Amino acid sequence: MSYIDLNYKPSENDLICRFFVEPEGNSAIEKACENIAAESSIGTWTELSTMESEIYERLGPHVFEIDTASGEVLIAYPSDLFEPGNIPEILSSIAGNIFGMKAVENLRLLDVEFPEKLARSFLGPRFGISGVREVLGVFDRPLVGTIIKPKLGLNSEKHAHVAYESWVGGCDIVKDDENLTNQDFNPFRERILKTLGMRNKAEEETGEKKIYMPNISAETEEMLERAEFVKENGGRYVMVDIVTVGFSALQTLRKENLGMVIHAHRAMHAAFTRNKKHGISMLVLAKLSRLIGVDQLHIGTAVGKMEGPREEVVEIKNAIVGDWYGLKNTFPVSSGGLHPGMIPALVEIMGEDVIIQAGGGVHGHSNGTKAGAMAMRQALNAAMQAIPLEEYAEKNPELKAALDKWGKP
Ligand code: CAP
Ligand code: MG
Repeated sequence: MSYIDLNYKPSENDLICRFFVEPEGNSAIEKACENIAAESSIGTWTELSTMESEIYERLGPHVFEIDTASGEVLIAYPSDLFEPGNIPEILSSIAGNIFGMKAVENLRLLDVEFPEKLARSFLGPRFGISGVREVLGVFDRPLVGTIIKPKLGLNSEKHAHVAYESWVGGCDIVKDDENLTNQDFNPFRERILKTLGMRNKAEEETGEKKIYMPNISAETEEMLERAEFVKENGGRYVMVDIVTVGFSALQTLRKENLGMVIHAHRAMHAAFTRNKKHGISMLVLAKLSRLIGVDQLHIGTAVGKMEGPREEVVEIKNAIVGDWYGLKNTFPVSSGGLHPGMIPALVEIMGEDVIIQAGGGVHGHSNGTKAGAMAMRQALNAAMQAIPLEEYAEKNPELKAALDKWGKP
C-alpha cells in the first residue's frame, strides 16, 4: 500500500501539509515520504495484517508532490483523520512521531492549509485587530508598548511605578515579562491591584486609554483563577506564554471566553521554529494560535535582536491578518531588541496594524523610563509623518537622546 500518488488532486476537505524532508543517509526521499505519510496518519513501519483496504481508502493520506531538489513535499490528509476543535490531536498526527523517525535525517513542517470545516471548528480570536483598537480607542497608528524591565526582581510597588512612568510617557500598553508570574518578590495578585491602580491614574492624567497585560501563565486552573482576578479588578487583557502553557490550556482559556483580550507570547518557540531543516515553522505556530483564538501574537521584528528574516515576518503577518474563513484576525506584535531608532524601518515593514514593544529600548533610555516612552512615541509620530528621525529629534530631546545612545539601524 503506497501513499505516493503524484496525480492526486487534493479535495477542498483535505488538510494539506508542506514539509521539508531530508531522508536518512542515502535512502530515497520517496521512502521517507512513505514513512512520514504512514506514521502521521493510519500506518506504522511495516505492513499490517489488521489494515483494511476500506480504512486505507477512507483515511489514507496522499503524497502528491515531491520536489527532490528542494526537499519540499506536499501531503494531503482526509479531514476525517482529525478531531474538530482538538489542536493536540491534530499535532499528534502531523507534528508528532514523524520528527523522531530514523527514516528522516531532518524534517520540518513548513505550512499547513486547513480545510474550512476543520478551521471553523475552532473559536478564533474574540477581539481581533478592530476589537483591540476599539478597546484602546486608537485607530490610525501602530500601538506602542513596553515590557517592564528588569525582567524579574522589582517588587509590586516598583513594578507598578515603572508601569505608570511608561504610560504617562506615552506607551499605550505595558506588559509583564514572559517569566514574571507569581514569585515571592512580586506576588501576582498584589501586582495586579497596584498596577491597575496606576493604570487608572495614568488614564486620568493622560486622557488616553491604557492597557496592562498581566502574565497569567500557570497550571490551567490557576491560570483561569488569575484571569478571573484580573477581570474582577478591572483588567481588560491577559498575557499568556502559549508554548510553555500548552495548546490545550490555551484552548481552555479561550473557551472560558472571559471577555478579555488574549496576548500571546511565544517564549520557547525557537526550540522548534528556528532550525530551518528540522521542527515546525513559526508560520504554523501562528496559524494554530489564530485558530485557537489569540488576539495578539509576537511574530518577530526582522530588525531587532531575535532571528527571523523580513520575508518570514511578513509572511506570518499576512497569515494572521488576512481573510481566513471569516475568522477574526490576530494583531501582529513586534518586540525584541527594539528602540526608537528602529521604528521607521519597522513601520515600513509591518504597516500600521502592528503593536511595537520595547523593553530595553524604553527602560534603557539615558533619562529613564518616562523619557524612553516619550522617545518611542516621538519616533512613531515622525514615522507616521514620514519625517526623518534626526530632523524630528531637533525639537524632541527625548528622541535625540535615544538616537545618541542607540542610533538608527
Ligand atoms: C523583549 C522581550 C520579549 C521578546 C520576545 C524579551 O525585551 O521582553 O520577551 O520580544 O521575543 O524578554 O526579550 P527587549 P519575540 O525589548 O528588552 O528586547 O517577540 O521575538 O517572541
Ligand atoms: Mg520578554
